[in-house]
Amino acid sequence: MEYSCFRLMLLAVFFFPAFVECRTRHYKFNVVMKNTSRLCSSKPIVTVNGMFPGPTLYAREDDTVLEVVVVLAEWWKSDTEAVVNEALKSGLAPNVSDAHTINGHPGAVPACSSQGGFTLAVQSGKTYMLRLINAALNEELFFKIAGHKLTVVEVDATYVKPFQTDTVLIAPGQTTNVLVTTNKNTGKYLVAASPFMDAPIAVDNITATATLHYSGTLSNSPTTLTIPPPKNATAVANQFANSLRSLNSKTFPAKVPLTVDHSLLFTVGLGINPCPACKAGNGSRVVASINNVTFVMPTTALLQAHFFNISGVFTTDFPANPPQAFNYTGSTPPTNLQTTRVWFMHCHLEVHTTWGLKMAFLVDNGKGPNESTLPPPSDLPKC
Ligand SMILES: *[C@@H]1O[C@H](CO)[C@@H](O)[C@H](O)[C@H]1NC(C)=O
Ligand SMILES: *[C@@H]1O[C@H](CO)[C@@H](O)[C@H](O)[C@H]1NC(C)=O
Ligand SMILES: *[C@@H]1O[C@H](CO)[C@@H](O)[C@H](O)[C@H]1NC(C)=O
Ligand SMILES: *[C@@H]1O[C@H](CO)[C@@H](O)[C@H](O)[C@H]1NC(C)=O
Ligand SMILES: *[C@@H]1O[C@H](CO)[C@@H](O)[C@H](O)[C@H]1NC(C)=O
Ligand SMILES: *[C@@H]1O[C@H](CO)[C@@H](O)[C@H](O)[C@H]1NC(C)=O
Ligand SMILES: *[C@@H]1O[C@H](CO)[C@@H](O)[C@H](O)[C@H]1NC(C)=O
Ligand SMILES: *[C@@H]1O[C@H](CO)[C@@H](O)[C@H](O)[C@H]1NC(C)=O
Ligand SMILES: *[C@@H]1O[C@H](CO)[C@@H](O)[C@H](O)[C@H]1NC(C)=O
Ligand SMILES: [Cu+2]
Repeated sequence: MEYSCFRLMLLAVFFFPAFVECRTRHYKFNVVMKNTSRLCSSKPIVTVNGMFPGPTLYAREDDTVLEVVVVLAEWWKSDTEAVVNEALKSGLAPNVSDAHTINGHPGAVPACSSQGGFTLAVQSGKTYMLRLINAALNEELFFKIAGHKLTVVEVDATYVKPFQTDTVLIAPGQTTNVLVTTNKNTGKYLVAASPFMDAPIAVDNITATATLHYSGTLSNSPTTLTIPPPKNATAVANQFANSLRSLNSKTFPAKVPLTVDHSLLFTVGLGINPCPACKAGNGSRVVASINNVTFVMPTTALLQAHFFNISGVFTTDFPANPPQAFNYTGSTPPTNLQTTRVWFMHCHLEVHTTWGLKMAFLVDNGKGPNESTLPPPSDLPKC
């Protein structure tokens, strides 16, 4: 991956005290490769100060700390580059991951029951905001906490009409903020992240677990368990998705564009291309396309090519419609792009982007400096 080009990085992290005085805290983070053990097996990975997950930042009195961050992800025992390279060579889908993780820890899994999981320490009678981030590459994940309701308040930087649920569904690259009220006196409660997949394709079906630990609870006391939804729980996924409504309050009105400037219709397709070298794929390679165009990874960054007017990197004649008309019953959602950038559209980051299922939206400069791309910084590192 791209990590290798920066070995050492210095970051300053700011906490904003609630009142009056503004204090800046400085931290030094060394980004280094280190052999790390998971699933009873070890491999070198990128770490911060030699730790994975990275060091804990302790807040002090007067610091305003907003949220507990819960990062869901996937873990491969093998070198992930080897997994992708093997797939590119074979023409087949890459191996699915070996486990999911909650803040870097899978918790006990069938193949390796000895390892511990992440512990979220809480006090009784409080309301916590959990910022869930799905940093997995391929899997949409269900997230549950035994014995606790989750109140969803925000999805992907947009406030939603708050609603209660047992189970959150979160896709790769998504963020979701939920409120949890610690309404038990004491105890340990299982936190579970498990995949949602209702098509008959390979999926990492291992549930990651963590523990919600009330203060004052003995560490050897039993954990209240929860059963994650089965991976084909389409009804649970739909129930969650159908509960999402914009907040649409006076302060945060739902301003939906009412006119459509450009009608775009994108169809996603999977296909097979000849690949004489692909032995495992019997001379074929799985490919994917959007409107029958497959994305070929450029060696020059798209935003760079746009900003410096470098030709030959991309063209702007992407078809606004698929080549073949089908009988679509739904209508196209309006597209309203406001910020100058290159936006990367994708679904499953690892499986399908190597097949060319991705797309970049280049948004031109709008009016004035607020709607224009800034030039790259003079010290932009060249990888
Ligand atoms: C990780 O361990 C392997 C085998 O023990 C060793 O060859 C390698 O140098 C280690 N890598 C790092 C970054 O420590
Ligand atoms: C992918 O999975 C297969 C079957 O389990 C295994 O033989 C192969 O070594 C795996 N590849 C990598 C790169 O881990
Ligand atoms: C997970 O998938 C593996 C391989 O497809 C299968 O053998 C196993 O039964 C599945 N486990 C569960 C809990 O679904
Ligand atoms: C989910 O999968 C199980 C086991 O394969 C099956 O028995 C069940 O009918 C499926 N449920 C749905 C809703 O498809
Ligand atoms: C390749 O062909 C062999 C023999 O016909 C078959 O067993 C195997 O499943 C095929 N593999 C794929 C990926 O189609
Ligand atoms: C951008 O490049 C194209 C082709 O190289 C050239 O025709 C055009 O004049 C350039 N535009 C600007 C604004 O430099
Ligand atoms: C899709 O693109 C391929 C390659 O350019 C072309 O051969 C094929 O005819 C196209 N399909 C349609 C439906 O236009
Ligand atoms: C599309 O399909 C619907 C439902 O099957 C049908 O009623 C309609 O006539 C079709 N439209 C066209 C243009 O074929
Ligand atoms: C740019 O944005 C800032 C902050 O939103 C605003 O105060 C300012 O008026 C904007 N300037 C222009 C030229 O639109
Ligand atoms: Cu996908």
